[in-house]
Amino acid sequence: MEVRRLLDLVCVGEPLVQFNPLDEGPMRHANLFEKHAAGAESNIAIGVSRLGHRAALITKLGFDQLSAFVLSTLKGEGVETKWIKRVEGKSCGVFVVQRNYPVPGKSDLIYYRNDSAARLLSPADISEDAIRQSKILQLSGITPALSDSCRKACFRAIDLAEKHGVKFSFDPNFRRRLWSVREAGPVFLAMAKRADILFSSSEEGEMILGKRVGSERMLEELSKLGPKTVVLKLGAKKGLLAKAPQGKARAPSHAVPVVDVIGAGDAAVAGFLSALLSGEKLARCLKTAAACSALTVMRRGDFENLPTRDDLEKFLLAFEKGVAIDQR
Ligand code: KDG
Repeated sequence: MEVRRLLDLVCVGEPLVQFNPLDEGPMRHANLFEKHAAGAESNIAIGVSRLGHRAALITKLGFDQLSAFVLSTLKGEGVETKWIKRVEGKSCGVFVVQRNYPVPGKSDLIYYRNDSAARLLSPADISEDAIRQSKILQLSGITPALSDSCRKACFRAIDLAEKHGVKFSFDPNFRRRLWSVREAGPVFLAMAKRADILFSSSEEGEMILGKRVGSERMLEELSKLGPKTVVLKLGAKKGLLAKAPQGKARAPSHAVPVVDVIGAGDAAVAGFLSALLSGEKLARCLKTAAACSALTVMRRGDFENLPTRDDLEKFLLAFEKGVAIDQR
């Protein structure tokens, strides 16, 4: 019997508030900050929703002002929030961005999230109903780093996805400030083995495989672990490379003026998954992913530049016709 899926994507993870300074350089010298709703899974849910699909986020928030801000942003972007639980006395986690310093082109994330409501997420918070209704479950490797109960919640979500025939999509999103390579590697491997769709950078691929290999070989070895679709995010120079049952594809990154690279990976995941949900071929999924990433890095904030379908078409057309200026 065909299962009726009311949702396209369900994400589990911690939304955060990002404070992004107007100035670049050491954070202690920044005086003016912009406030943005952020967090990897929240970014992905919003990105998929903007592209016309039904997305939900499972998480925990407090009753503080920042939690209210995140919640209203998610609602305003059309993300289903009914599975978000509120916790008295806890708040929304925060991070501050230190852009382009000390390494140009790299942003540093400074976290204030130890006491967040989302850190209390546990298996009991993973609604079976939400997962059963969805086509894809999206997890990042950030959530299992947050607490023991968060890690268990992730594996509960994977168990439920498997039980209900929901595809599991995994992006390790390694965050050095949360845990070490040695701690994260085995968890990433356990999650990658159960994934249907795996996103990975070269570094994360090495952590999963436990060895350094070239990108073509990495693609092969990661897919041998289990995921039918593997997408390698190889950065601004090399772009995206993917393998799926239908074959392989590659997409270059777009040459755009870069303001802040944070959120580029989530944008790629959102773009790829929404094209996949629309039944597009692998090459078009990668193209959409690359376009979403390019748009995101052009401003501060992780999700604000994520495109609607209309914006996406305009962007792709401009690059295809060579109208857009090459910024490299
Ligand atoms: O991918 C962007 C995210 O990393 C950012 O929004 C913060 O979710 C975040 C995290 O935990 O690092």
